[in-house]
Amino acid sequence: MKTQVAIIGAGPSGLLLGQLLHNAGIATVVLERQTPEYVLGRIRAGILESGTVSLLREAGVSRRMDAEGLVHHGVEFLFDGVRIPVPLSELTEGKSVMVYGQTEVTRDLMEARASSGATIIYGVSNVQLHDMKTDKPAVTFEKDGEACRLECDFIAGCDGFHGVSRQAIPKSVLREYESVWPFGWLGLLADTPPVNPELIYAHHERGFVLCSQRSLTRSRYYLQVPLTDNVEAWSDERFWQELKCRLPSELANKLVTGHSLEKSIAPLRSYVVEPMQYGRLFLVGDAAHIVPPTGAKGLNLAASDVNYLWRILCQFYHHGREDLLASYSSFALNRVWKGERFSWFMTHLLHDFHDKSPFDRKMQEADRRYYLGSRAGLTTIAENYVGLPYETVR
Ligand code: RFL
Ligand code: PHB
Repeated sequence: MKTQVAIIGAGPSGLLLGQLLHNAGIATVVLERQTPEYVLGRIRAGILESGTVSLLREAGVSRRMDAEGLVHHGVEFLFDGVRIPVPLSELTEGKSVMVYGQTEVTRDLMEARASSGATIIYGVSNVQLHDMKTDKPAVTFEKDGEACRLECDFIAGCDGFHGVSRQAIPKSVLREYESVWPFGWLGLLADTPPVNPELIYAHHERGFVLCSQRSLTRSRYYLQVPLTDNVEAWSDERFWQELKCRLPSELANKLVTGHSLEKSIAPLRSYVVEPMQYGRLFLVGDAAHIVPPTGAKGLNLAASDVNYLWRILCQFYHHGREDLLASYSSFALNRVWKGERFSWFMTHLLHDFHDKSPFDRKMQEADRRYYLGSRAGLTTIAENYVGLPYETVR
């Protein structure tokens, strides 16, 4: 089998890159380990930056997002019972975010891929990468017990944090930066109306709370929990009780509870690998970096990587710009580190750290008063939340 770009992984990175390249007349084959149902069963991101929204429109997969997604012009913070609105659009010259779940983005991309007729192979195993340092790399894999070989010009490693692409790069070439956070997020999805029209990021002495949503009738809530907790110990009833306890009474009284559609605990991690390329292999999205979800940046950074790689590959195929290939990692990392910084900052600002020294606690409080008490502080939060601009590839 032969193609131009072999894409490993059919998460949002792999599918979006595949769609943009296909539209540009560049041939791709997508290889995915799981079934489509499994991929769609993972409940993850909910917030799209304005740049991600534009990229999905550019890929021609925005019809349902534009019809059903909710444009949010603000978010709220809540500290010690005091609600602080952050008017995103007012502080960022009209920018906003879109509430539209990763599951829906993925579904739209899968449908677009299916109707384009471009190849996508689910249920592959034993994926191995070869000859990345040559201009004829290849991927081998098994499908239904049969050994297959895919020859290509480039490999895009879009296979998430636990994928094989990053592992295929010699350790001596990579620098890894990591920080593991001492708590997790317990998430619950329910068909109940959201407690508030805007998202609420709340700090409470019992731990952080996020009141998010997927639509006007579907809510997504998160509680900070110790890493030692396990999800079986959290009945729906216990979850709702703890959530009410961490919200001020005006919100707790309005909260509509219901049967959970999904409930899971996610550990929080900050991670970046440098460089994000090795010969003709490019790492994209979670394969190269992880952020704690507090800044809503994971999926958006994946889209930002796709934006750069897609443009660079178009320049290569359409205009013979071989020189740009080497610049992918620096374009991507420049924005990745800013996203890491914002996610780290938001995580520090909002969570309860049992092991913080009295001095560090005072610093956390001073940060909150400064950032949420001045227009300059709120503007910094707003411009990062809606998404920093992409650099021009030229
Ligand atoms: P994915 O989504 O992990 O997809 C990788 C795909 O590769 C496949 N794969 C392989 N395929 C073939 N061969 C192999 N050897 C393979 N190994 C793996 C996998 O099966 C999978 O289908 O990575 P991608 O595409 O880079 O996308 C990244 C995003 O999924 C991730 O960053 C976000 O979900 C993070 N995230 C959030 N991001 C946001 O921008 N906004 C949010 O509000 C937000 N909330 C969240 C989040 C992540 C969360 N969790 C559970 C980690 C909330 C949570 C709770
Ligand atoms: C979500 O709705 O899943 C969500 C929203 C905002 C975040 C993280 C997760 O910061």
